[in-house]
Amino acid sequence: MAKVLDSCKSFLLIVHKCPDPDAAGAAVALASALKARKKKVSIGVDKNTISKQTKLLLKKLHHKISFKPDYDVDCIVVLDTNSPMLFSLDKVLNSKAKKVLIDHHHPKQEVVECFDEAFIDEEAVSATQIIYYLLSEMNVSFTRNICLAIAAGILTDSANFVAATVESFLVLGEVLEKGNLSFQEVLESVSVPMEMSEKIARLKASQRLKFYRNGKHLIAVSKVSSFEGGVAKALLYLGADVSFVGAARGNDVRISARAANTVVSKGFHLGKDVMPLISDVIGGDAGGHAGAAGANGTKPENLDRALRLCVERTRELLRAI
Ligand SMILES: [Mn+2]
Repeated sequence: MAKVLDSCKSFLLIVHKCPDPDAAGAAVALASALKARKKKVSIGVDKNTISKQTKLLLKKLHHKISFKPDYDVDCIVVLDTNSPMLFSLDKVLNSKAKKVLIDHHHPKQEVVECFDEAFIDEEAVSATQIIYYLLSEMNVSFTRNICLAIAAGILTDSANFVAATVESFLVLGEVLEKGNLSFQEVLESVSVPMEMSEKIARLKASQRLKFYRNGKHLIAVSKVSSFEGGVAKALLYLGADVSFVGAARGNDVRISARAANTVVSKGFHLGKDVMPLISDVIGGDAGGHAGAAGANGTKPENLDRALRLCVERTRELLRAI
């Protein structure tokens, strides 16, 4: 991988739609390392949507994300996603650039095959953890900025260490030390007060909540117009073992799903065993991790059917554990 990157002069680092601190952190860490090697680098996303949390991190890292990415470069690196619903696979394919994928989600073979090089580690808690391994291989000097970017991705993608692994703790320790960073500074780089609209979405979702008991487990389902990821997570805090939250807006439909460690530790996997079943139903794409997954599509009229399928499939899987 290091050799491929060294052979190119100009880079476009593509992050997924609504980039989270992990995607932004991975892009900034890699961009900083490439710039130190005198490469021309820009970070791009195809839609103008960046959360307050990601904006705060980018400000702390002194980096910007372009909404009009220039695909005319030597090398395109897609970071933290392999879902064609979350980045323009067409634009990547139409470019003459070398194509590299760096991701920690369950790989979709047909997408992975579109890339010249893929660095996929499903065991990595965050994309920034993979970037850490890559930069170590490249003998990069770990500046404070690079270290903060990597740490912020590990913190947020591990859901504040709930899903952390020994390896992610080790990488975190390394970057805190190398970057001369306090953990407090990492926390501050991604801590924003919850927006009023998200608070309302969470409370409304609770009002509309339906739940199903399946022996020892509870499955919660609700619908909102946005913030489905935060809402799905909040439903676990309320007591659900697995949650599905649908959001239909205009021609778009999204479903966000979360599963508690109690079921994930027994082999329950949302990204592999549940979400892919509904890609066709919602006219899009689905995938993710064992405990956090999602689906995006263009058939909002099928949202209820998709949610029902998610519940049915989850019930089957939970019965076996
Ligand atoms: Mn990630």
